[in-house]
Amino acid sequence: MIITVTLNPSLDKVIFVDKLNRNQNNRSKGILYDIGGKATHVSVVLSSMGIDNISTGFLAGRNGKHVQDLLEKKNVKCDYVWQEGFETRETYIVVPQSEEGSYMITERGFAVTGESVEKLKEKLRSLIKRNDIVVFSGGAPNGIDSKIYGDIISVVKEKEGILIVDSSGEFLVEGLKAKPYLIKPNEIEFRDIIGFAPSSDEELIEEVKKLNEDGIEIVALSLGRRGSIVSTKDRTIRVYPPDVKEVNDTGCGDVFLGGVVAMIARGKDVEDIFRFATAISASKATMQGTSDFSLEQTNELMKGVVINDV
Ligand code: TA6
Repeated sequence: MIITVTLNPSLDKVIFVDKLNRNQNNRSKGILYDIGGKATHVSVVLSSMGIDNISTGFLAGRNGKHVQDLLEKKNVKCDYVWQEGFETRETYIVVPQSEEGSYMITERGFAVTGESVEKLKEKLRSLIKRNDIVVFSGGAPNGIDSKIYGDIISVVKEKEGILIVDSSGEFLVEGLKAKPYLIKPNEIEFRDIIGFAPSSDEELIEEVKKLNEDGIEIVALSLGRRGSIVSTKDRTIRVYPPDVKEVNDTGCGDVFLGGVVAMIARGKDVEDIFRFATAISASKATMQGTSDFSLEQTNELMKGVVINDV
């Protein structure tokens, strides 16, 4: 079983405009709601491939119900801790159709109580069996500082689960203390943990390899549109994505992680894992939603992924 933990899920509101002009009424050309919060996207990928998983974390209110409905429509099994009297946050993603990229504005989300944290830890204790993969991905809500984050993660170790962490700042630093099996920082998050900005791919590769020496089995450094650098103790590869026409880049990193987890669950080697993950992430970029992708298109896009040993 794979358990994905989204501590701060979001109801994503994607707003399409022609252009985004300051001091003007930018009339939307279309709006859609989608799943947000990061580890939720991992569950969407796993469920689309028939890989057994449970999506958990904290939800609240009408937005929380909407997120759960969207997840269940994508065949994701949900087992959340609900906090009465609060409201799951919204994220606003503005996509100007006249240019690449998007603008994302995330609400902070409700303050999770100590009681809810204890309920989640109990839930994880009952769900996790030895060697289950447990994915923590996304930001932490109010009410959860790095110490509490570390406490929650420690349950995975207690139950001898396989920990995957995709977070940032102090939470990623805390996650590293638990020696996760895999981390997937982007360049900004990576600079936070090494404390400086490497000036070349060569320097990035050198720093990534140090994390393998520190006991992280797989380090997948996401370089966005430039692809990724992936390192294990036996091999380091530079992965280049296929060219696609970008519609909405939001959620690409999360679907990428979903592809990684799916291929790990299927016992694939590092090259197959990241060829698939890169392709499914590229497929997501061609879609309007933040958790949409096509497995058929992914199989085609895999042919365009370039992987070099470094
Ligand atoms: O990475 C995309 C995304 O998951 C969006 O769907 C939106 O929900 C946002 O990121 C949430 O990010 P945060 O770091 O606040 O959890």
